[in-house]
Amino acid sequence: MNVTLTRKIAALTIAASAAIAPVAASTSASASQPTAKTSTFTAQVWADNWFALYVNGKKVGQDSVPITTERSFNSESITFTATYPLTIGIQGKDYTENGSGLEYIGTAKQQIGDGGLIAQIRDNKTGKIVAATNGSWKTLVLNEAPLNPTCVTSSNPLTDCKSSTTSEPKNWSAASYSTKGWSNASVYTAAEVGVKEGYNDISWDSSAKLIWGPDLKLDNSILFRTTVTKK
Ligand SMILES: [Ca+2]
Ligand SMILES: [Ca+2]
Repeated sequence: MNVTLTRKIAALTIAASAAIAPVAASTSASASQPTAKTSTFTAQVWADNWFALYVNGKKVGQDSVPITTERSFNSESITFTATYPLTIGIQGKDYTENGSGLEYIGTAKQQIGDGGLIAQIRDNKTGKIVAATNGSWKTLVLNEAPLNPTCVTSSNPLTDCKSSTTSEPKNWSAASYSTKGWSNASVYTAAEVGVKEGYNDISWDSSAKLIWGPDLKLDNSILFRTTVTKK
């Protein structure tokens, strides 16, 4: 055998073993890990005024009454399937008539409206609550308006009220996204939020709290996140 052919055979042997190695590794990994089991859940949510619910990076439901509705107070029940661990994401929005952050503009009721959100999620197999909104949920405020609340009396709020808006982070509801830098949710009483229609249609577990950003009135668009491991 000449030298060139010997080198070629050696190179082919290395290439072949390199190609086989990863396949062997992935086969043994999938054999030792059984396929994760899908479970069915029911989420009950009440929001002043609107919400969308995400689980493991996918939207599984949203408030059926559009955010463009001035008085929108209703609860929703959403059933979905997912695999533990659950990364739960909720976007909450308070109604504002425009970028000023005000509502009932030009009427005697012109005001800065407030928000609020409560949710509980049951594992349908056990009937147990596996997630409920509380002060440990992580929060990112996307829209704050007005930044100068004295503009509430303005006859031209769109010009006089200042606001701050951040776009939502890419893949914020996916498990791979880190909420480092987000704040803890603020917890409010039913009286502080002024709970309305729909809230009393649900039997809330004592662990479920009304949450929002640090300011019930000025925070108008907020992302919430929590993670649930199987108990
Ligand atoms: Ca509101
Ligand atoms: Ca508001």
